[in-house]
Amino acid sequence: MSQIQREQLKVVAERAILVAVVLPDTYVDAQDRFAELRALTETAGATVVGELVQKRRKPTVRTYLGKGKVLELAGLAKMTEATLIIFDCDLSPGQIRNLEETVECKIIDRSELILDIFANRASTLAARLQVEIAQLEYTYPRLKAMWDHLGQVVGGAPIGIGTRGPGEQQLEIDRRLVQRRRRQLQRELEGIQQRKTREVQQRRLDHYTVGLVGYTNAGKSTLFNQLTAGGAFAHAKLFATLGTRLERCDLGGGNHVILSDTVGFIRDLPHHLIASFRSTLEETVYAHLLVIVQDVSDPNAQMQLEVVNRTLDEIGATEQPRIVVLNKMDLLEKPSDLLVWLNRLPEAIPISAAKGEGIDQLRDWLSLHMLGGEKEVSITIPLTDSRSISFLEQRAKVLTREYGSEEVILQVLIGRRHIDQLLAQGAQMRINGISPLEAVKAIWNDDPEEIVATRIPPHER
Ligand SMILES: Nc1nc2c(ncn2[C@@H]2O[C@H](COP(=O)(O)OP(=O)(O)OP(=O)(O)O)[C@@H](O)[C@H]2O)c(=O)[nH]1
Ligand SMILES: [Mg+2]
Repeated sequence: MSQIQREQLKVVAERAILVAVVLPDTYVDAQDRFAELRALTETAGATVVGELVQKRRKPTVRTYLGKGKVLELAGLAKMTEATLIIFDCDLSPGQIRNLEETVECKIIDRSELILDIFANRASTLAARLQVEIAQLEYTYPRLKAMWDHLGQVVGGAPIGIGTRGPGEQQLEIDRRLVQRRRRQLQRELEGIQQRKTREVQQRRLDHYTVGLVGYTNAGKSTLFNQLTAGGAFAHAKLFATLGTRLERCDLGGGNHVILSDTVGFIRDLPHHLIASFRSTLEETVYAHLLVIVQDVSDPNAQMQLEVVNRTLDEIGATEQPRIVVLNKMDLLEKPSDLLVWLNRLPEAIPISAAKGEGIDQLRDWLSLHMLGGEKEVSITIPLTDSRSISFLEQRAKVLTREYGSEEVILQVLIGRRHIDQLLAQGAQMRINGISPLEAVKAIWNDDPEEIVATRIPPHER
């Protein structure tokens, strides 16, 4: 293969053939094996000109596909004038080399395709750094040579997909350059990340935060726009959102939550990408509540929900409750399909983010969660703490007031969250005659917010 071809490994405007191997434990919908890979390919800007599937018990070491199938692929590539072959799995550097020799066409794998999409979409500095680190980490073991143009990369432009270079001789120099570049990016990113962690934790104390999460294209940004003043980019393409957006979501009665919309998850997300997207996912990890948006009209919905739950576990978002909203219910052909979901997840809320259905119910639900269960208690506050008294008058339902010369006793209907906020602003109060910490434990059977801070892993505090 010529060097010129090798250096133009961009997916955009390519004619692509998609290849999948169905193994016995393959869990993707068999009816349309290529639905997701096709969508990813088109999102990257290429045109699909052919598809090839092989059923095997296990992949071959040399070329992943069997020998005969590799020849069939070479024939198909010639016939369709394909310029790119995309495998729906991860390939080893050796497999890529062997395949390219026989098929005489660029070969990339699923992770490289996803990285390429991320590289093209990254618009914030943090996202660009994160993608570039992930590319260096993923591409690094595949390097032969090609870092002589690293000068261009230093400007911050992400390196192109499949930039596994042509020669062998420069390998050692290249490795050192890559390492140096990676350390430099890592340092920049760490600076951003530390600021971010502080910001997120402060926000968590000041507000109740809700993270929208879900598989890519599930409708997170559409729902975000419904619940807030809007402004998030919602699009039929995969990975329309790569950063995190925050917006206030009013719930009525003077209450609000801070809602975040973030990057979508996908099966087999390159793990370097998860690691380096950590700062983007920070809002999610520390949110008080996670709302999983699931597209129930997708044939692979069940698998997607499993991927989302697993990814949340992987990034350490395990402390908060997760609720599921069953989105795109307007696209379900049979209403009974919804019942199947509700049987399995009785707490889930059916919605259509696009049509605005079920949104009020979701708002009520968020309110309930935010307030953490309203209880009737008596709160005793010194009259000098006027800030706390006016907070209670505005936010809680005050049933009776009993003024003394130095204190007031308010009988109120109040949620746990409001107690947290009062404590965070330094309220001097007793609840039911005892200390607020003991009262929260006794009444809500839970620890107050200050104690939550100790649940954050020590290395991130
Ligand atoms: N019919 C229908 N379409 C919807 C609904 N919600 C979202 N969509 C469409 O689904 C597509 C994806 O929506 P987004 O809101 O961009 O999805 P996302 O989860 O933010 O996607 P990423 O940012 O790419 O992860 C868009 O074309 C939306 O118009 C819905 O309730 N019904
Ligand atoms: Mg989005």
